[in-house]
Amino acid sequence: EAPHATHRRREFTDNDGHPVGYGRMLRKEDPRFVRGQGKYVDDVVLPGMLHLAILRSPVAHARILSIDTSAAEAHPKVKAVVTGADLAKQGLAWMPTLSNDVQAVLVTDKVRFQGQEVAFVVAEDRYSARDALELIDVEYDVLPAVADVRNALAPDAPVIRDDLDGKKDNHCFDWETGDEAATAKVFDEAQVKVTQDMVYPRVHPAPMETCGCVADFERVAGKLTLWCTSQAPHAHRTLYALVAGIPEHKIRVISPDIGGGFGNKVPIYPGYVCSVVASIVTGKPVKWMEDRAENLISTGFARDYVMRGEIAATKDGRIQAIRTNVLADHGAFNGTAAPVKYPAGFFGVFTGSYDLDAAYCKMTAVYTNKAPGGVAYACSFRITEAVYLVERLVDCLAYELKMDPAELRRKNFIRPEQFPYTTQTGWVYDSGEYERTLDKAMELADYAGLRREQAQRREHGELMGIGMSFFTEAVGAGPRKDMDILGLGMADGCELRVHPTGKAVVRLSVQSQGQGHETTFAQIVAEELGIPPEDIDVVHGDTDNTPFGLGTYGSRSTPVSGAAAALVARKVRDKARIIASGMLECSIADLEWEKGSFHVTGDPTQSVTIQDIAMRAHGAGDLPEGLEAQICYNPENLTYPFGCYICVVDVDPGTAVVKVRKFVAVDDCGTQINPMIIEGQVQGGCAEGVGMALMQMIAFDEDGNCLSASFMDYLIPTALEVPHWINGSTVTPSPHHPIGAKGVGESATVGSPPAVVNAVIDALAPFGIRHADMPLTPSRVWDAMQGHPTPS
Ligand code: MCN
Ligand code: CUN
Repeated sequence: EAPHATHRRREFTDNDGHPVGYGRMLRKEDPRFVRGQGKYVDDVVLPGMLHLAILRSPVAHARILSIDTSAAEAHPKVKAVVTGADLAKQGLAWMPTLSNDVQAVLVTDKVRFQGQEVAFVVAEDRYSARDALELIDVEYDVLPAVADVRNALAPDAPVIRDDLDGKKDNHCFDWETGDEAATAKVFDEAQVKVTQDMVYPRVHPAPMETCGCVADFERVAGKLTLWCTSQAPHAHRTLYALVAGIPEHKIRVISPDIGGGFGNKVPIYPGYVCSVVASIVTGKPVKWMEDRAENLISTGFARDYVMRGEIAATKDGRIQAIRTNVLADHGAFNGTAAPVKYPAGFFGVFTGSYDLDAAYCKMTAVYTNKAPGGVAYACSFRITEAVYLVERLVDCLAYELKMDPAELRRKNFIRPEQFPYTTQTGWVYDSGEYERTLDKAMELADYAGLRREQAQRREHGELMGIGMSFFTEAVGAGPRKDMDILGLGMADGCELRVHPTGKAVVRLSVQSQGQGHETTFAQIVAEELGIPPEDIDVVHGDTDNTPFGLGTYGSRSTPVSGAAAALVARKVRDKARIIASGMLECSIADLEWEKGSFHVTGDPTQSVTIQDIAMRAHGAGDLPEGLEAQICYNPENLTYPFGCYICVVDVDPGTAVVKVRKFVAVDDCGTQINPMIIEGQVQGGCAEGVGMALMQMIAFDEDGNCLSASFMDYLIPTALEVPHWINGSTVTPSPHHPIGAKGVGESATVGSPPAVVNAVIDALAPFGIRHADMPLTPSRVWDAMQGHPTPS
């Protein structure tokens, strides 16, 4: 026995008795959440804190003729009233968006969407601030609004962005990908061609916690501390430094517990900037929290793509090409959150999981009088739209060919030996075994049995539908050579420190909003070092205490920061090996690692645990440093998770109500860190998918009034609308990720909507219907059954 081997390595097991680190470990953060002990932004209360409320435009498009703030200023509890004109004097009336556009912090010239920020009030309490908003008198000269994206480029359409130099129309950008000529050739010669128009309506992430912040500018220190609902605290800090001119080291962004983000908390909203200004002006901490209506009408929307899809195939069902034309509604300001080189996000993966000869997409993006934002709601940067397009098109083709949709997919999959596979639009899929996943889903669902049951039910006039989708996602942005947000390369830092007693702290640049990072990142380090996950503290969401990195969205935490955590742990292990060789008086080459300890090759009794090594690393003597390391991980490629979803619905022939009866989700996200968390992510995303497919839409009337400003109108699925989920998985590791893991956080919102829609359309087959647009509410399904196309 080595002299230092004072305590033997414990065997740590998860709840099912599997060895750590990976496995179904209960979430470390949940004891505080289930006890109501989470600390959210709205829980932050500082001495002397004031409250900010925002006056929003009641109309979608209007010139501001005058603003009278005198009555509000006279309110006894009001400390400040600020308008766009006030901000303009400081050069702060406009801010950059994440897509190199500009957005008004407060309106100076004209209002461009309903709910836009017009002025703000700072008062002693939230009620007074809101009351004082009523005292501000604004004279609007209302202009005609562009509420339907299809009218945005009409010659007589009012020009929304006349703030931009020489802007004479509502055109935002054009984008294309793939080979137009090669695709046209395949289409010209194809035996079968199917064209389908479809709309992916505007939806909203609607997290339980709305957006908000507490800004505290300490005048003497010149330091700004911002508690903020941010999915990307480091990126936000840099942007504040660039916009507000406050030195970056004098800004501390803290994202405490976050009550759901789903992409809603990626952009910087005017409310945050107003709060910072308010704190600077008043010299006091200032809190701003949106209410639900403000959140739904003014913050980051998702989707809003009007798509025409075309698919070319042989008569026996070999898919040859896909072509698509997209009209993208970007709202009044282009606030899309995506790497800057990708104005349409990663929509380029619309070729799906299929081996095609050619593909082409042409997109036109336009401005409308609607809220800005774009790319949110668990979207994997527009892969939601891409997967919906291709998975609906494949079903339309199956309908025309009278083929089983599952077999049509199987026939066209990229085969395992083709990986790494470069798609016709240039994406390099890292790994995949699609057929295995398809088989597993069909087996779990008893697909053959379902088809038999359906045939029987149809004989009795019952409308049962079976829908499948098979998706491939691209998640884990960078690499930084191709991907940046406003010049910030998409890589992630990570720091790991092992304390003398063998406990550890790992510091991340990503930020959990409910995904369980405090658990899974501890598990990653545990797996590499053999320290139990409960002994590893995960620190995130505080720019003063964590390394720089680009934050959590696009399911990038596992692909990028997860890799960083594994590699930083390996770096620590390499240091531990050097120390162990001294302790065991042998050469480094003679040491073998077994999770949690080193032993001399051939003699397991000569061993030291990582805890022994930690104590030694901090002990007396001439060791150069403690047991810690830091790295920055720049991914080599994205990771490409995939999955097969099967949905079974029953449509009531009398009421057209759709009931989701069964839902099978088989996901492949490579190596699984915590299968329980993965299932939770998938189940949550599937519920969101049911919501989008059947219930949700941010709708507008022709004047641009938002018709979905409350949960009475924007429907969130409850336990009543969703089935008992059946989860399965396959494991195809990513070859370039240090632990083979791929992201999964957005897989189900991406994959589930087409499965649900395909199921509903399949149920309506007796009516000869090939497509109807989401959300498939009873009235839309009823219209479809009467042969009326859906209004969208
Ligand atoms: N995981 C795992 N094994 C894998 C992959 C992931 O155990 N092979 C675990 C991860 O360790 C992490 C979780 O699953 O705990 C999600 O990981 P990942 O796929 O890397 O996604 P992110 O952590 O980057 O989360 C972002 C993603 C996005 S972009 C949206 S939008 C979304 C989502 O996560 N928002 C969410 N899931 C959400 N879940 C909750 N509860 N709340 C949100 O706001
Ligand atoms: Cu697109 S929603 Mo998630 O990337 O934060």
